Amino acid sequence: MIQNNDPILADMIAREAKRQDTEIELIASENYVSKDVLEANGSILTNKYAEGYAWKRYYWGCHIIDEIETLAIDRAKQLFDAEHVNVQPLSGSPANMAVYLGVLEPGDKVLWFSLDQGGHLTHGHPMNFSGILYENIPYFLNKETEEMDMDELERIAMESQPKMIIAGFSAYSRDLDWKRFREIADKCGAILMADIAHIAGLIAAGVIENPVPYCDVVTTTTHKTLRGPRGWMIMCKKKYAKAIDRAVFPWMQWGPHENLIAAKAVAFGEALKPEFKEYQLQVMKNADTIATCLQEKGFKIVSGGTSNHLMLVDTFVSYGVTGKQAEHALEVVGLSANKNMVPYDTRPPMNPSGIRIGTPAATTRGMGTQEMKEIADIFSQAIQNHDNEAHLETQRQRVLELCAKFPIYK
Ligand code: DSN
Repeated sequence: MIQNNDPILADMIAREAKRQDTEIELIASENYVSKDVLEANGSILTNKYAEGYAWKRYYWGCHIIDEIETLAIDRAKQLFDAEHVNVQPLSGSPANMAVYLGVLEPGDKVLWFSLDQGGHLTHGHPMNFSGILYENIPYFLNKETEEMDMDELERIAMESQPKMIIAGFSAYSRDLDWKRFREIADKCGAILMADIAHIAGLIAAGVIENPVPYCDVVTTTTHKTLRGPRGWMIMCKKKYAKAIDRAVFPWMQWGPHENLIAAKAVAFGEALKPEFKEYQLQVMKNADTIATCLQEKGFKIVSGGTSNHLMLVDTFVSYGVTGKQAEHALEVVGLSANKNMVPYDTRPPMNPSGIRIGTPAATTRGMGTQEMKEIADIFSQAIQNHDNEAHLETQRQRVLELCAKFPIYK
């Protein structure tokens, strides 16, 4: 239809589809949804206004929408063992903002994992509401191990007495000690919030520990390892349900996007199946394979490896190639990855020392450990020959051959 009625846009979508199909996606936060998720996302549900919550809407004609939203909530509760779920948040910053507005007062103290160490901007950075409206106190990694320093976190928490502690990241490759986070929060009387955007799929599949029982509130994207449509959800203990729901609607958002919520329900249904666990185990195995291969090729991996779906590679300390140079070389060969600061980076954020790599998307294509070894070799060749055009072109051909063997939508 678009092809006939809007060939200009159709051409753009076709070119993007080709780009996705002919590059290997290593951006740790990206993935490919199933055709069922795509179908629900593009469905007629987008036509309906449904302000409010299931069975308590503002508009008429929402009874089927109510069933759909309830299905998404029930599946999410089952996946994460959550007491209360809100599936309406559209994206991360508003979802996290709804939590802050719901459970804090402006000016309250929040303990967050510093952005330059792997934390996320929406937890306390001055560029975002979280850093503008609240007093933020960062915590850091242990400089030697490059892992979370829980004793230091406890010291900072006891000294600063925050109203809330946030556990969450966008560039950290190790497990978090949820029990210890809970103990520290209890000791200083803080609310404990986790942002599990990156690891939600691993948690849903049961391959890493579930923080939901330990936390007061948990937010997550639905589109990263969870492999659903672009969107968020909030889970919380029953005692916070009213405050969180009110903060999402009517404070933050009005008409929920019910096509997205239906697509979330589809993705949660997929995540409840046994094959989802197989997928997540392979995601982790693939990440570990790349990390091990890169270490063998002389690359420094932050914290010495990975326990999840991502890793940080210090290209600058390894081969004197900055994150920006590395990102560009990888783009030329068709490996899509992002430059990233490494812990205690001495380089600036726009040209840092490292590259972040993740395996969720490549694993969805069906790539396994053999392909990861090949990808690690292409990565290594690209970085070490980042200014050699002919060499990069040879690596580009290797990527194209791999992509042809693993089409995204068969
Ligand atoms: N853009 C996401 C990521 O790449 O981790 C976080 O916002």
